[in-house]
Amino acid sequence: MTATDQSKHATELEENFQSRVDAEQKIEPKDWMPPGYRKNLIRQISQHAHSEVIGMQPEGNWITRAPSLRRKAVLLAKVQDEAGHGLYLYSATESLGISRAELIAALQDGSAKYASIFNYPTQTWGDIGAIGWLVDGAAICNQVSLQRTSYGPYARGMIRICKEESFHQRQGYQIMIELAKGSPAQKQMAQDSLNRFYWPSLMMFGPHDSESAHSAKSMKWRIKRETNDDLRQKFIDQTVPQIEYLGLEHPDKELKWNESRGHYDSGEIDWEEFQNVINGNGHCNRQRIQHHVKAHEEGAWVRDAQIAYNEKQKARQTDAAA
Ligand code: BYC
Repeated sequence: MTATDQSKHATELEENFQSRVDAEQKIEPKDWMPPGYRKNLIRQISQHAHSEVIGMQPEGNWITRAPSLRRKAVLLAKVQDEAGHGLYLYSATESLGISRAELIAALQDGSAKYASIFNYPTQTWGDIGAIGWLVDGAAICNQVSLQRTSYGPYARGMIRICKEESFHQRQGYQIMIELAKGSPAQKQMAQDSLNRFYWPSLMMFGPHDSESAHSAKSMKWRIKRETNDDLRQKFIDQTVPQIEYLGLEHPDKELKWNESRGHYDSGEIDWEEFQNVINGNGHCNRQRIQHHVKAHEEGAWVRDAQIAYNEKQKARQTDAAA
């Protein structure tokens, strides 16, 4: 093929790919895809997987201190669900031709990010309520739209994850209801957790659309189905009546209903704080990664055992065939 023919062929492949995406056909692992699509998906899905796994740490911190046996069992189940979400998402990423070891290395050396929210400490039991309600609530807003993402394995993973997230959100809100309707000290604990987790939850949706490096490409390829700002607005609007029901004060003093937009206008996020946290300088960034490295090293024997078992199986099959 001449250079001209090659470039014509590449354009045809890209056009064909884009028309499949536009026609809402799912892209599957063995299908042709533009290198930029593959790279962007590996980035987003792996960072999503890392978020699920690192997100186990702030909640895991309260399993031994949950206030009742029932709460302990529920929290334990939730944290285990997050591990499962990480596994589906790592598997979806591996279907794009990258190994789990490479993904873990990128998390541990800081070249891959994970959701900023998990770099905030969980100081009280109220924080476990606020995480389930606000953090899982924000995650649902985002992930419901990702159920329609163009990459098949990611979309299918999202459908299952969303079902589990809605249970997570409800368990968090139920903790908040009990605290908010409890003693003055309990109500104060709920308010304090809401105050500390509200703004970081809004940051989960990423920078403003005008500042978002990947949004334009991701929207064109239908990796993302709604923009950062649109999803954030949805979350802001749905949270207002939930805060009212709890009888708590809204942390955003500039929040105001805008009749002509049909949405709430809100105060500005502290973007400097956001940049600090995503660039490794939040309260808990170092602690989270150190803990991950330690747990990963302690689990090396499990991975070694799995490799040894696979080799034995292969040798048995070869012997049987001989
Ligand atoms: N935190 O161009 P942009 C859960 C980065 S876990 C950290 O807008 P994009 C749960 C972004 O990665 C659910 N980094 O990016 C688990 C990019 O950096 P790189 C987590 C952020 O990808 C346990 C740069 O900023 N959900 O529910 O188009 C317990 C520019 O941003 C953040 C997901 O992961 C952030 N908040 O849009 C409880 C959803 N925001 O990669 C609960 C899947 C932005 O160039 N991900 N960055 O170095 C997405 O939907 C999108 O990736 C985002 C960002 C909306 C987050």
